[in-house]
Amino acid sequence: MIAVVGAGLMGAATAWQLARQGHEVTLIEAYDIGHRHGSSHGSSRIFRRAYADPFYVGLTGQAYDQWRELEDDSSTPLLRTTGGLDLGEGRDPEGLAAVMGAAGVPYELLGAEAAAERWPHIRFTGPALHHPDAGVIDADQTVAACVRRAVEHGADALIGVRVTGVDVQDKALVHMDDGRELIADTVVIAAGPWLPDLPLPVPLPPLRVTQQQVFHFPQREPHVRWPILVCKDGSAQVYGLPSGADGGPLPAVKVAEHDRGTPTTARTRTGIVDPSSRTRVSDFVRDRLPGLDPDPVAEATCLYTTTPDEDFVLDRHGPLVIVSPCSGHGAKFAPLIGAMAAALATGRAEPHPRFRLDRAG
Ligand code: PYC
Repeated sequence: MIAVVGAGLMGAATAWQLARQGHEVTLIEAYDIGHRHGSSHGSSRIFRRAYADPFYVGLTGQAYDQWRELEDDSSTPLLRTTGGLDLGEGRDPEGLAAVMGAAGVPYELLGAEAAAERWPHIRFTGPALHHPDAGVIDADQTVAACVRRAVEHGADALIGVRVTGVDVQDKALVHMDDGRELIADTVVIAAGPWLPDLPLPVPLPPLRVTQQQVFHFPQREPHVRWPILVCKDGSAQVYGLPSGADGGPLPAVKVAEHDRGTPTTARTRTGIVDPSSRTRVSDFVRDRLPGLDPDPVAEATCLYTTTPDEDFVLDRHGPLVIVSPCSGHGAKFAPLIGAMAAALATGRAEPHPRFRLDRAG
């Protein structure tokens, strides 16, 4: 039996992959499905193929196939293609274009004027990279689809039950806060920002948990189809993507700072939006996204769990598999990470050196 701890994007995807392969699975979640105490809630996440690192460009291709498999299996549309833009000297559109060209990923490099003609609702200050395969993932729907299909494929789900610790010998003994214990051949720990608080006999890399804030801005012209965008001018990186349901009944775009979160822990985070982030993001919208009203209609907080090198963690330690502190860029890989975690849990794969717990850096 394989226990999966945590029904966020990564745990739910792992349970789905294991269950559909015919393994006996128990998924354990401390809160309810779709809760807001971690990193997996909300109606929008970025799917993009534009990475400066060819390793991740390759993974995005594998992830794309897994998204389509999950959509087929669950009969649920989850990834909507919108196209994507990378802007600003910090994103280095020309450098990204070279990496994507070498990987055979379609892209266009546009000068500021050509880009402004095509996307008049965005202000361009230099070249832009456009890639048509980018899009938006509905995180809430993804978690729900994975859990539903995992259960339909035969998994057990223990919801509202908190894992308080795991003892490890040949097998693993999982302790839960309702007093029950579970013996598992393997335990997949997909606890996201709760991982540092979980007493586990595994040396973890230093993990930085931050509270992030996201804001939803109404479109001035509801019919415009917004792409996803990542913009890095100077030191600040801001991203945007169609909001989906979280933006309210009218079309809106979610805009947020990627790299200015507030250090916290999953247990002690306030859940209160940092007003200075709201001001900076509204100023960005006023300056760079004239197609949006700069007064947000909705806002939310979530958590990032970041490793020092921003690579994921996907490794095996005895009967434990530790899955993916995702460093703020993991959602787009969820069904692929589920497949990789399932392969580790069933002994069908070795950990990738970039994702090992004890890697250098
Ligand atoms: O997952 O690609 C991503 C991303 C960019 C900014 C925030 N998340």
